[in-house]
Amino acid sequence: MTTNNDSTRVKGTSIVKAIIYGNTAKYFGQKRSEDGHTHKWSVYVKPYLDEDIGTWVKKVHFKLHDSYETPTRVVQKPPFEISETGWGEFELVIKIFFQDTSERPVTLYHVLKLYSNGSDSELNEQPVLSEFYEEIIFQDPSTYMKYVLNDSLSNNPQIAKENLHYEEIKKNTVNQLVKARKKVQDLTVLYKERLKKLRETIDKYKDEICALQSQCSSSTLR
Ligand code: SLL
Repeated sequence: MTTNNDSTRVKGTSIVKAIIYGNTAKYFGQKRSEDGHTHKWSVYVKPYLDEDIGTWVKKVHFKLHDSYETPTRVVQKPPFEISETGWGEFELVIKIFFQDTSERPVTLYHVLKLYSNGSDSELNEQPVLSEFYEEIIFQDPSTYMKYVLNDSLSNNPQIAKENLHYEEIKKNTVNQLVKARKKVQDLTVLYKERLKKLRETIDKYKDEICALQSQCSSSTLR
């Protein structure tokens, strides 16, 4: 049986875990008179795939702005999320601790986003979403960590429903890259062609100059 004590490193093994982290925010519609707060927001770390992240993540620390009472919030089990209210944007520090405590925690930085881009943003009634995709790579994990990393997944892991839109983003990004590469290739061909023509023109003028200076040898000008 695999136990917490099995800290032997599995050499040559690398396991990648995809996560999504970020925040949602919703404007109250007005400033709250008692504390000046304007938004309700949530910040979170969740798995990209449909898996039990608690199998391999032990806890998550969310460090808020110092204007909050007890700025360090510790979440011990999924969902690794905290909800708050406030009036301003700031950078959060998110620290992910793993079930194998010998595995170094991973720190992420996220700028809490309350306002959507564009003018009159404060009046914008649309909820704000600011999320990022990240991959955590476990290089040579311990036998225990390897076990829990694999244990969270079913045989046929699926992308979590709420993350399916990332496939669309991925598809669009790949399309854009393919288009950009094609454009660069086309422009390269075009400019090579232009360069060739310019060289030919230069050679033509050189030859004409040479012809005019009848005694000239081509080596003196080329
Ligand atoms: C800054 N962006 O850099 C600002 C900090 C802090 C926001 C924004 C606190 C709420 C509470 C709150 O919303 N802080 O008072 O509990 O200076």
